[in-house]
Amino acid sequence: MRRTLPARSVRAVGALTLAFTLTGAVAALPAYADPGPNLKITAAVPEGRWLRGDHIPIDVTITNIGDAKATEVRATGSTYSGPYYGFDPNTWGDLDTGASFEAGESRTYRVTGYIWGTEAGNPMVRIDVNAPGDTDYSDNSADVPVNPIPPETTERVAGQVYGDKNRDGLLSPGEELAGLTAVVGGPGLPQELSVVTDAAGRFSFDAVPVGTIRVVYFRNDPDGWLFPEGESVRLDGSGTHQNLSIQGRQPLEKDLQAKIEFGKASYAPGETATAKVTLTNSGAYPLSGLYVTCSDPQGTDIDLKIPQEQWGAFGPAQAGTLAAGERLVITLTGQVPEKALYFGKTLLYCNFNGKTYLRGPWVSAEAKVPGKRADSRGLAWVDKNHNFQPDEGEGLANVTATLSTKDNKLVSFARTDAKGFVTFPGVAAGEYVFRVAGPWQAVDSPTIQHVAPPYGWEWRVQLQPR
Ligand SMILES: [Ca+2]
Ligand SMILES: [Ca+2]
Ligand SMILES: [Ca+2]
Repeated sequence: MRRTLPARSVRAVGALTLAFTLTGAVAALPAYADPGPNLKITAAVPEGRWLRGDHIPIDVTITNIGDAKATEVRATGSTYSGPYYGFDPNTWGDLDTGASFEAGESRTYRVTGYIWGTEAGNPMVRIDVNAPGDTDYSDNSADVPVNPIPPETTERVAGQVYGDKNRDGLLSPGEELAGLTAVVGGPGLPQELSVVTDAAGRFSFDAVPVGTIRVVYFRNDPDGWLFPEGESVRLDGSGTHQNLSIQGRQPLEKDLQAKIEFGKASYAPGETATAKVTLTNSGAYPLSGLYVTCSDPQGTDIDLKIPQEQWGAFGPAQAGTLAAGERLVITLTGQVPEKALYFGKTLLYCNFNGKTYLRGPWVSAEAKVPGKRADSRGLAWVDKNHNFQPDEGEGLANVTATLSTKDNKLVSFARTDAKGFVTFPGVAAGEYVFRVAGPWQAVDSPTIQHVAPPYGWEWRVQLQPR
């Protein structure tokens, strides 16, 4: 029987010979190779219906079939042919920085990449692994065909659309939406496709091109149904979107009326204020799962802080209910923040919503917190160079300016200086309407918020010729 050295050992001996020659060492060569690492790579795209717009994974298995530990193991990949497949950033993990594999150790990495190239055909990706001293480099490369679903593939998309009039979350008799234009759109579609729903609210598209994002939406809907999910689907040619059930909902604000009233027109800081919230279900069906969220819209922290328990079922339990036609009054109490004095007001700003509803009403109410006076200083300016900000020379100089209450009572008047700044002395904190004499009007709102120090700021009002 003939005994031969395994091929890799022969090559290993060759490598050692070369190494010894280069270093000038003179030593007896061993009959067999010294121990050495030997990495072997296999790689493939995992099973799946990958689309051209996906970040398509490649499973890379690296095994050290040698008899010594491999260190500084690094792997890289590149497109060998076809459209460019670019690896995602940081996808290589420790194969980028240098990994170690014990003799006999095998690990699989899932790396990902994206087909950036737009030409037809599929990429062939070559992946290489390297470590110093690998005794056989013939098994350190793998070619991986990346074959997504052909982009010209199409599939049928169909379903039924209804308007959930009775808000029970289900398609009830008579809720089918007939005569809507159902549309499919999405990135890469040459044009939108549209069909009209039949008497049962059904629609069907026979051949929609595959894509990661295909959105079904509706036009010609006189009743203003909201289709919240937009029904975005991924079409990979498997035909699994032929029975879509799309629910339209009416905005909650259509049926739920909310009102907030403070008990008094004005309060002192620290005083306990009361507010009355009136909720009315003006719709024809019961409402459930209702809750309220109050917030501090400008982050000024002058809103009345209402302990959650005062909302009862409308609090975090999200269990408020209102029968059709029912009116409910909730009385709230909260302490007026000290800071409210500097703004001249406190407020409540609340949103009423339901767990399964959309677009509930936003309601606000304010009460005065009077007593603080301070100089109110601001800038009247004209955007001569149209860059949306006040620049040198854009102040409206030497004109008479006024502050009035919102119901048009004159509060103070003063003259702008050479740079367009104006100071109204000792004005009560609060909101005012700012005007200048002459043919000028505010570009946006003429209302300014006068806030006392240390919380105040210099306001600005942009003007334009009337
Ligand atoms: Ca190898
Ligand atoms: Ca229903
Ligand atoms: Ca400007």
